Amino acid sequence: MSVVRAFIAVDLPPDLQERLAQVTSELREQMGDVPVRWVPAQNMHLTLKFLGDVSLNNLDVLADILRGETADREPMVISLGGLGAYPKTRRPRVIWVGVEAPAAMEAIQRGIDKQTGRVGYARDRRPFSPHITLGRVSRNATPRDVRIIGDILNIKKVGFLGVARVREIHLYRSDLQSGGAVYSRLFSASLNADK
Ligand code: 2AM
Repeated sequence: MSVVRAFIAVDLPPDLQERLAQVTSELREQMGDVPVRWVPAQNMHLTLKFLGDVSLNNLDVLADILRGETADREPMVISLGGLGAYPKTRRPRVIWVGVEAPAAMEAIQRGIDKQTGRVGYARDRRPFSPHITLGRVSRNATPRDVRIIGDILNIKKVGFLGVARVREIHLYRSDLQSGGAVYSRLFSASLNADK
């Protein structure tokens, strides 16, 4: 049975990706040679649901779920700004820029989580916390690396970066290649502009 690694996400417009890439390049310069896998601008997106391994036979079911969760909802606007880390700045694993999303986005995320849960994909254990991942700190980071990263995250100010109009939600496949992850769209569902 063929499987692909897949996730559901919202795209960002190129101008916002560029601004995020600018923040990343400042962080890289300020943090120096710390082991962080920085996300290239073209891979930056807002993840709604990570599915993991998906059987190709299940793609139709997932497309139906996406269609169902978007059909009755209108396009919306999300807003990007602020900098932080999960689980916390002093123990950074994921370095992120924050996302402010309307309640409707959370409702879509919850709906997708519930419906994909019904067909066997693991439910999200944590509440939805919308963010754009800029980088992932390697498990090999030393206490000194971690201190440097935490210090910079605590001092650096990232204000409002811009807004993105969300008209579609995409099912992506992720292929891990030697140069990093390559994402390709498998299916897109449009929010309902006539609502
Ligand atoms: P994140 O960057 O928003 O944290 C594609 O790989 C997306 O799926 C990533 O952007 C990441 O979301 C999410 N992801 C990857 N691996 C994951 C995992 N093991 N658990 C949860 N989410 C994961």
